[in-house]
Amino acid sequence: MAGDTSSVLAEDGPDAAASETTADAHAEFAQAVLEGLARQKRSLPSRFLYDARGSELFEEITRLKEYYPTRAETALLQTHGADIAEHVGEADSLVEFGSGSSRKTSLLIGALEGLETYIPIDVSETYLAEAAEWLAPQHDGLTITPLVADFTKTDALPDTARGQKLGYFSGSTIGNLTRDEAMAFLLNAAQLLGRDSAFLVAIDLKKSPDILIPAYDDAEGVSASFSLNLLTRINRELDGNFDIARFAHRAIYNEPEGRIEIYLESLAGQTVNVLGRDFAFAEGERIHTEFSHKYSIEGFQALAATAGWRGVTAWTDPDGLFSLHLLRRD
Ligand code: AVJ
Repeated sequence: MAGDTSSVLAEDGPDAAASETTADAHAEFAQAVLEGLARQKRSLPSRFLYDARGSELFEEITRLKEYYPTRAETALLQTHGADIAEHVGEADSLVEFGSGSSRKTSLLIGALEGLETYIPIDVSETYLAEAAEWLAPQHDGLTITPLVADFTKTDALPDTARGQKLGYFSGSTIGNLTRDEAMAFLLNAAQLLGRDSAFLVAIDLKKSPDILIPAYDDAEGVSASFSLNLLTRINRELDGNFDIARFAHRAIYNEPEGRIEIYLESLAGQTVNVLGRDFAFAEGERIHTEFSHKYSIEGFQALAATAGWRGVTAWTDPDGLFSLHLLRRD
């Protein structure tokens, strides 16, 4: 048998608080949407983009010619896997925050000799189940314990997380968080992973808007479909009546803040109803859906240092688009 895959929705143990029943998840989504739409500056949390369809669309984004991050990180793991493993040293348990499809992780797991346990954390149960099924046969003897949770709120690991821990935060997903949120996340991860742990964090680097904008607003419109799917999800799950044709995907680069900002813009004056409540939109009014922060190597290492993580090494691709940082907690 190729490793044990425990049940995706853990019913007990330290992770029970982090896992959610379907009813809880629905209530949380409803509350976040009603609150977010009622705000002066309307906004919806980006984690809700990843329902089954959203996860599928994101996979499609990763294959776009304009979207360089996934290819760059995969190449870094392929080229420097052995070097990364050497710098990591002993690692018994790998904890991945926002694991998604775990495709890149397989390369990291392959490079780490002696890894016993893999704990992928993701809000998407579909993603987790599929990822575990795909990974298990490739890594004989690896124990996989998926955790359905919001990785920013995870405060306990399942008891299969033994020994020396390595955290992995791939995809530059940390960019979804504001700098303050990123610092809080790094502090929490330091607590969760414990003393002597290491943390491999993927960071997208600052670069020209000529490269950045198309990565978030591609010619085929896959990025637009990914954003707009959030409105489709609200219509389906929260009895909404968004007219998808009357909203448009907008991606801008906020240079002073060093981040891509994504919005859904109302193309007309219109009133939308969600769970029995009306929300009036002016033409041109926007709903913020995502940030994607970009860092410099030094800028990220300084942020990590404020959360108690020492930068050991950073690897970058030849074009300087993307980076992988190995951090350590003493
Ligand atoms: C999954 C957060 C890394 O910010 O590049 C891609 C999400 N959104 N296109 C990113 C995303 C629109 C992506 N992360």
